[in-house]
Amino acid sequence: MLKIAIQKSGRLSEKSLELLAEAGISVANSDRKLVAQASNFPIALLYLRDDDIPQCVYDGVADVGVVGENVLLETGYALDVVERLGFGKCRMSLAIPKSEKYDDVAWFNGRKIATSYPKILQDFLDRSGVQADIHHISGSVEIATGVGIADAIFDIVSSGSTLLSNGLKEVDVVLHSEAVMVGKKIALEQEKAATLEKLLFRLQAVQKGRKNKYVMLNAPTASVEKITAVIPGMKSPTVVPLAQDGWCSIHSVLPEGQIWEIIDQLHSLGAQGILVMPIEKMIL
Ligand code: PRT
Ligand code: ZN
Repeated sequence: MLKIAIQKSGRLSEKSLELLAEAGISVANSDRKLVAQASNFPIALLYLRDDDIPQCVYDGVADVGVVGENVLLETGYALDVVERLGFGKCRMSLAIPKSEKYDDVAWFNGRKIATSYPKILQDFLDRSGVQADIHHISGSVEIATGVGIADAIFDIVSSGSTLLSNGLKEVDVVLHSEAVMVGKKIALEQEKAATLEKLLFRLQAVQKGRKNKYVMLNAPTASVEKITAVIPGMKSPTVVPLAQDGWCSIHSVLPEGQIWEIIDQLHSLGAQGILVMPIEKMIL
């Protein structure tokens, strides 16, 4: 039985469970006790605080864990990132009061910076040749400059609205983070390694599905060549003749991030009845 540590409650918990559910894994545990077993896959979930997950995996209490890269780096455990999970995206940035003039990172020399991530910050300061005083606080970092306990902060930023509402501006992005599955690959016994491989195969299929859309459209047969040239497709697009003479239907898979750009081109090439549909799983 492969033991997977996930966050008990917080920003990553629902998304972790959602991903497992989309991978066809049912875990019935509405009250999230410490451990829950899947009914149709040889895994057990351990619900923990995110800060405890790297150590639990390192110590072998869990075989793998789902955690933000920021937490992994801060705790400093030597674990492998076995899969990037595409959710919980954020960045870790330095921010200073809006009114301050800022040219470069040398601004931080001799300043006091409040953070809950002293290790990541110290590594960055060392790399940048900056000497600053790190003030470690465990929460409400964003108010530290307002109440006068620091000159600057180093914290997680997502939309940026927390910084804005505290009169701060983001001046340096130190790290981009997302949820990752971590583990010690070589330490896994054969049966668990096989389960992990099967799980990763499913997670990758779900993630590829999320990143792509299935597109169907009708096009004049005369334009097929030009149209197929703008749609990449998995191998090449499927082209099927329609009952109406001179028309055909084209089906393909397009990357989510380029959908609108490609649709504009298809439209101008005479495509009609364009349908864009979600893909649940995608196995290449
Ligand atoms: O209880 P436990 O210790 O398990 O949870 P936690 O409170 O320590 O962590 P939690 O649930 O808040 O976050 C878990 C993980 O989510 C983090 O470690 C990040 O990897 C990721 N994540 C993604 C974020 C955010 N986005 C985020 N926006 N974590 C925190 N924030 C905070 C940020 O600190 C800021 O204060 O949200 C606030 C709002 O951000 P803006 O920029 O959108 O205003
Ligand atoms: Zn935490």
